[in-house]
Amino acid sequence: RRHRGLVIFLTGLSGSGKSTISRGLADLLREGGERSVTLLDGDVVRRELSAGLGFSKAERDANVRRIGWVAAEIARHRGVGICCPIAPYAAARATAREMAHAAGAGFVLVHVATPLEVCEQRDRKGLYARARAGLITGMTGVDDPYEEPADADLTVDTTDLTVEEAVQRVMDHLIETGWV
Ligand code: GGZ
Repeated sequence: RRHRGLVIFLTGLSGSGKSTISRGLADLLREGGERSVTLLDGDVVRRELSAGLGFSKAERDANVRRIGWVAAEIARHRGVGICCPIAPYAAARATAREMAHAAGAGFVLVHVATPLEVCEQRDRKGLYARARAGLITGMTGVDDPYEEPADADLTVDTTDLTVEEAVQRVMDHLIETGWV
């Protein structure tokens, strides 16, 4: 396992902490230095890889499929691909897992299960407030679905965790399962 590529896929609501954990995890894995680590940052993906895509089911599925494919290619060449889309649909997440396995790589699904109320309290971008006010529609968790993963390899709720603690939970899992 230590010598195989790996996709680490974090899924969860907007504001759940996926991006923050992903950045911390990428830093920590780079310190180890065994594999090259590529972070598919959500904002960058939406600007570059998925430019022009919106938030309909078809567009979210296309976005998640692109991310999953790129992450699998990274892992095919023995790198670590970290991605953190909301990925609200189970089937699209399953496809990402299949693509990683088809590339001979591992796949770890981390459900960042911070409850909606907590994400909504944080509301860094004011999106939840705008969705509640009816100014935007199709906001995940408000008026758009999030299918809870039944196949998560690890679940992390950041309500009462620091960023460091949340990152360490993921690291501990990777160590326990022999990936790191
Ligand atoms: C959910 C939305 C929406 C809607 C814009 N629903 O907290 P953020 O701002 O930075 O992260 C969210 C991001 C979600 O993009 P993803 O590519 O991760 O979504 S998916 O996997 O479903 O394709 C949020 C912002 O985009 N955003 N509109 N309607 N989040």
